Amino acid sequence: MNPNQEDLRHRLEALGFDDVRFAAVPPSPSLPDEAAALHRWLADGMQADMQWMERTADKRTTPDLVLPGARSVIMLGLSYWHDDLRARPSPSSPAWARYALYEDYHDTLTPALAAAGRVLEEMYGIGPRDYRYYVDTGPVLERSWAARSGLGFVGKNAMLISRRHGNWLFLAALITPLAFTPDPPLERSGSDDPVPGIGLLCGTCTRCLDACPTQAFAAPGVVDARRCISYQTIENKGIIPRELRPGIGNRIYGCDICLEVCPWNRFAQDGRLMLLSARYDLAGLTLDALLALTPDRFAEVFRRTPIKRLKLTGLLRNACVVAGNSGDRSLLPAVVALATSHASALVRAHAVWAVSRLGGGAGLAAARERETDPMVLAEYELSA
Ligand code: B12
Ligand code: SF4
Ligand code: SF4
Repeated sequence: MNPNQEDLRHRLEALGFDDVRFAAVPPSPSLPDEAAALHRWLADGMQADMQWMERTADKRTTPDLVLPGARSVIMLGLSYWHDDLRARPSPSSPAWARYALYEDYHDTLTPALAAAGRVLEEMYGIGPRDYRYYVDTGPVLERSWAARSGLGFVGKNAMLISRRHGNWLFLAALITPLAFTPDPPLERSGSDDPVPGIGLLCGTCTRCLDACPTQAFAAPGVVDARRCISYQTIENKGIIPRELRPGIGNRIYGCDICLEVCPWNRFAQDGRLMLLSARYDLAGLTLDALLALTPDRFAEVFRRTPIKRLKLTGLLRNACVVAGNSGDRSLLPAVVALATSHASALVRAHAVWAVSRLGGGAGLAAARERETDPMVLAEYELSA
């Protein structure tokens, strides 16, 4: 045992990390089973257009390729549960991914990770170039390392689920050249599986698999990003496939459906670090207000949030899909205005769909005559 390991754990917890666990880096290939699973996922095209996943696949399972001489990965869990934060205050409100109701976690947590690095430097006499830290920002298969370290298990919903926090945990990784005694992975009593399997503590539950409205699970624990609302509303910068739009329902940005139904969330506790950057105002935004956003208002409301990266056109695209699913004809003037006069063809295309779903297609005859963009014209054709 590294003599200072427990001190280090306590000092990292004192920085606000809700759980701190150690995993040892085995000799290369470090995670052969997970690497095989990742390569199968990529070969099946489930990464959609996230080409960066392909480019960095080997690094994700082999810390030595990220930091030569890596001997341990310290996995940090950060709860973003907060009892008072409602991702959907009323059934008719647009629903946001819970993590989006905070300032961007990449920005919020990076200073805490930098402070964690300084603790390593101070305790072990290493320099700032001797370790790496990431929170969704680097080539690390975070859930696999977290499962290795016993931070939790990978559920059938593909999430790393903690016994102490449920699903609502961000994961961060510190890759170090230092040797620590690894924490044991979780075990199912009576099982001697060497690798903690997917759904280890799910039992016979299948709530998440059953609840996914777009059938995005190719298998338990395996998400096909092409069908996942999270991918479609955040990562995809282009057209959202028509067949998926109805399943998106009122999800305006990201999706937590397979997280929300998980019974392990009954253990969720308020996160300490994230609480400081909660944006209570966002969940109260009405669809009307979102459909009427101007560039200035967008910049003002979504400053410092992860939503700013989607840009106004992306958010309006999503708002049109939610409007089309709402059945609320009072939104027709707003979507007609977007369909007829918005500068972005992407927005016009989704607005045409929304108008047609709300039964107002006749109001677009003149706009259709003027339209020249092939993507929008295709929407008119298919919505007729
Ligand atoms: C790409 C990505 C996405 C994609 C693809 C999702 C996916 N399931 O892969 C999209 C855009 C769809 C997405 C959505 C979301 N994401 Co995301 N995403 C990532 C990212 C960048 C890479 C994930 C990845 O490598 N996927 C490839 C697949 C193959 O890997 P995997 O899902 O991790 O599965 C591995 C484990 O299951 C492991 N494994 C575990 N046990 C076992 C056992 C055996 C026997 C084997 C063989 C393998 C195995 O092997 C697999 C890899 O081979 C990570 C950050 C990171 N660097 O890891 C965040 C991350 C996974 N996302 C996160 C979050 C919060 C979300 C959303 C909830 C956001 C939202 N509300 O909209 C959704 C949840 C969707 C879901 N149910 O997974 C968090 C998850 C935190 C947690 N507690 O698990 C992460 C870790 C970011 C972070 N730092 O906090 N995401
Ligand atoms: S995040 Fe939503 S769409 Fe994606 S797998 Fe989970 S329930 Fe399905
Ligand atoms: S909802 Fe049920 S099956 Fe899905 S991850 Fe949670 S416990 Fe496992």
